[in-house]
Amino acid sequence: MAMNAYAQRVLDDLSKRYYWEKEFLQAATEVMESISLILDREPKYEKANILERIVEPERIVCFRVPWKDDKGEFRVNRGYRVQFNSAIGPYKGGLRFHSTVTLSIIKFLGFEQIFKNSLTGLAMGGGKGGSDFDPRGKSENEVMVFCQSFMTELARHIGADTDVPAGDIGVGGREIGYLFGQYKRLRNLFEGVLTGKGANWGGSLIRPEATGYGVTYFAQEMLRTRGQDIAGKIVVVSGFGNVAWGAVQKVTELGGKVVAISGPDGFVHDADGIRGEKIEYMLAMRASGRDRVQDYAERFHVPFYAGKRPWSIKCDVALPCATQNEVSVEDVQQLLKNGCICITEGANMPVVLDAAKILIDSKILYSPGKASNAGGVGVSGLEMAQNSMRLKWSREEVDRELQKIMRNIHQSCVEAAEQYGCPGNYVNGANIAGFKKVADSMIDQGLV
Ligand code: NDP
Ligand code: 2IT
Repeated sequence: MAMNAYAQRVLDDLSKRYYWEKEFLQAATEVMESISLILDREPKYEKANILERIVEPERIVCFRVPWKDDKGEFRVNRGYRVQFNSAIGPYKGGLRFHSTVTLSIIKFLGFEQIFKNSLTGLAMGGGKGGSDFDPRGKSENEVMVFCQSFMTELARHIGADTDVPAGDIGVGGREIGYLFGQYKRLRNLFEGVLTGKGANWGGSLIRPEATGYGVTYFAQEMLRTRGQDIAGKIVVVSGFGNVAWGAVQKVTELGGKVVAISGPDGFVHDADGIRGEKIEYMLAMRASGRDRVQDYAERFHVPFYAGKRPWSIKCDVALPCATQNEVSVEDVQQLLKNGCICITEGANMPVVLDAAKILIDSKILYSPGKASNAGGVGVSGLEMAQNSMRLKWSREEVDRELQKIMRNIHQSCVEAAEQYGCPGNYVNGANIAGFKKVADSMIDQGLV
């Protein structure tokens, strides 16, 4: 697809200025290619230099996180919060604790979050944060002490109407609890400053399941455009964390069969399908902090493939739910060869750029994470609404709203793709629909 000259200029400039930020540039390239279609038709964005502005975060906070381990030794990690764009609401987005975290990773995630949050239809700007702290093998006490130190700095930059973090890789309910407790002590405020909170203290029902449920609802919508249904489909999922768990649950409930999950150590192939106590066991594996999916293979006597990704297993639907760039060109070729008809992203940017191009050209159903994994932040938005009203909705109410959000996002992608001459292209559809609302809001607000 031809890149618009203005988009190319901004991207070239960005690539020179931040040449080492590989992941951020990858995310920016995808968006620039998609929105080239709008820029060709609407000169107002170039006139207002919107692209130069939108690729620059409004604010970046980098800080030292000192903590003491169980042996009493001083340790230090790096902390980040990128407040990328507040055109349509307070900054909103997760925190990632993983050894691979760099500013480039946080900027790519924050950039994606701008368009994702816009697609949800809720009033949320884009932000992301995290640390290169590695939770693997850390004791309960070390995790708590780290979270407290991280929040000691972060607290001065966030607030219920300013910036509302949540979880991501390595940050789940336990970490949100320690972070919230420390925020409350420092600020003397009980407010909805984080989402993904415990159900007893302001958390929304369904938030833990929301991302995976949303991914499945989105896949269902995609399949329906071709007269198909998730029921009876063979599904391969990567990862075994929060998103993978929610997706396995919902796919199974809707009559699909999940035959593989994966971890950093390899993947398991469970031809009978992952259901019942096996889904419960995914939670136990995650909570153990061992980060081994091999444990599943040993417990349920199914084959384990060390050091391999699950994309060689024959399936109708693939749901990458682990991390960025986990699906290569070869993986995509293998999936297509095996007759896969639908790839719905649960992780953020799991498919490398060249592989995504192959998928788009192949005309199978393929959706980008910023559309199909938006159910997590969508229910975070519902948690913020409940906190503001000091109310709590039932599971059924939240689930109904989540389904509505996912249907609307699907519809927006389909319509935008049609309107700009690329029907069925969910990547272009998501980027165009997400971008327009934010860019128009920036124009309305003047010097922002
Ligand atoms: P979890 O921490 O619960 O699980 C992440 C899984 O991916 C783990 O199995 C983890 O193992 C593995 N993983 C992470 N990084 C790598 C890596 N570099 N190489 C290999 N495996 C890796 O995280 P989530 O389920 O919350 O997140 C999964 C994906 O979904 C991420 O891309 C996240 O950004 C995205 N997402 C999450 C949302 C949420 O609400 N939680 C919402 C929308 C998207 P290990 O830790 O050992 O590497
Ligand atoms: O990538 C994401 O959308 C998330 N990790 C969830 C963010 C949130 O604020 O709920």
